[in-house]
Amino acid sequence: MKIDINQLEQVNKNSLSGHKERYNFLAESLSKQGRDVVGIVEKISKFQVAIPSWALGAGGTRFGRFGFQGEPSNLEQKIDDVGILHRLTQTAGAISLHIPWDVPNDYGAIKELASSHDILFDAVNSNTFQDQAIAKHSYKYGSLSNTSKVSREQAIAHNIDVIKIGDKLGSKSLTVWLADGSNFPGQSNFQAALQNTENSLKEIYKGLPDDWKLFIEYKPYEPNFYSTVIQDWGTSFMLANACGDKAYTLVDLGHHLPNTNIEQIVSTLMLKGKLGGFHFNDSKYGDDDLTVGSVKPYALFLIFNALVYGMENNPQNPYPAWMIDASHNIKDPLEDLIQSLEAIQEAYAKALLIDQKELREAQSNHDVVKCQEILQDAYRTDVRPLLEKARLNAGGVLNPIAAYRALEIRKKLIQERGANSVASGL
Ligand code: RM4
Ligand code: MN
Ligand code: MN
Repeated sequence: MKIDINQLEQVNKNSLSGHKERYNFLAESLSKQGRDVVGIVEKISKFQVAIPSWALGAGGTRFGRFGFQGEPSNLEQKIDDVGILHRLTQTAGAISLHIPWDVPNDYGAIKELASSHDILFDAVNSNTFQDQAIAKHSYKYGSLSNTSKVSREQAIAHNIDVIKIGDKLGSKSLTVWLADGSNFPGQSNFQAALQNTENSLKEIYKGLPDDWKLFIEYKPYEPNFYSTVIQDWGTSFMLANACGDKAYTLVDLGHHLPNTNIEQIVSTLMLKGKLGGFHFNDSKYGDDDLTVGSVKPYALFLIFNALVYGMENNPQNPYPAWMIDASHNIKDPLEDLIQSLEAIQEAYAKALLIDQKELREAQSNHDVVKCQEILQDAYRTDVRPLLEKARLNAGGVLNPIAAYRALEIRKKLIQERGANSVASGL
């Protein structure tokens, strides 16, 4: 399904005068404060976030799954969905594939389809947390950390295969997230599990093309509830260093114990040039699934402050690979992703408003109150007109959710795909 450009223009037309008023008012007051509004809008326009192929259908919990009508049932349809998101928001210019959930059949056709939507292939993700139908050996007791050599070898070989698949599509990075760990005290020898993981990752690293990066993701718990082999950023950082220059840590917002200071983790990693990838989501308790910015938008803003600082001051750190990593149980996944994209841009825009020089000065003068004022002043600014302008400049729509509804996109997808289509993935 492709969106008709005339329809989009019509939708924008109706809200254009309101937007102009809001934007001019904000741009004028920000300019008076010395902000480079045009530069900020340009940065917002350029910020692209990959959509994971597993986030386009309805997710489930261990208690059940409620399907969503018109779900994409193959890779082509998933790419079409990302195309819709990108068309409206101009922010979702990449897709991140999970293998083997989304192995292309015809590489040429898939690449063509993606480029017709202006979409790139970002990091490819391996999956050694589920046993595949054809698998000879089980990951029940771990993959890269398994005490069984054959299981480890199978997991290493799978990761190398994923690199090959990604290579054919133009991806430049592999994300490894392991479910490996243990459920009960005494079940696992921590040292052996870590050592096996390090050795296995080094084998995968050997198969990495020169211009590729390896992202090592961490998570404190789930699916294992007693221990996880790569439980925190420190473990990931250590493993990345053990592998080499092309290996990096990946931060997933939902993979922290409550109240962890994620902005400080981001700062440390960027200072050391090791923040490679970033997964966005939000959580209230211990999940990693909720819409970005839906629960803790201020925390997201503080994290973006650290990211913006790092992007401006740490040339030793590569530009991070951004991705949304959430799962939608009850919302229309596309609407949910639009909300996430908006929240990401909003936090980014607010962070860009911070006068870093002024903040450094207040910090050196130990003016604690001023420091807080600077942050909160930026946070309290309603930056939505800047996002509208950024989308408009890039050829998107002023209000993506409103446009999605006005164009009745879900209804059309249901007509096209049926009510009972099911997406592969979580
Ligand atoms: C994990 C992790 C990975 C993602 C899987 C589906 O919790 O966040 O990034 O690939 O979920
Ligand atoms: Mn993740
Ligand atoms: Mn996760």
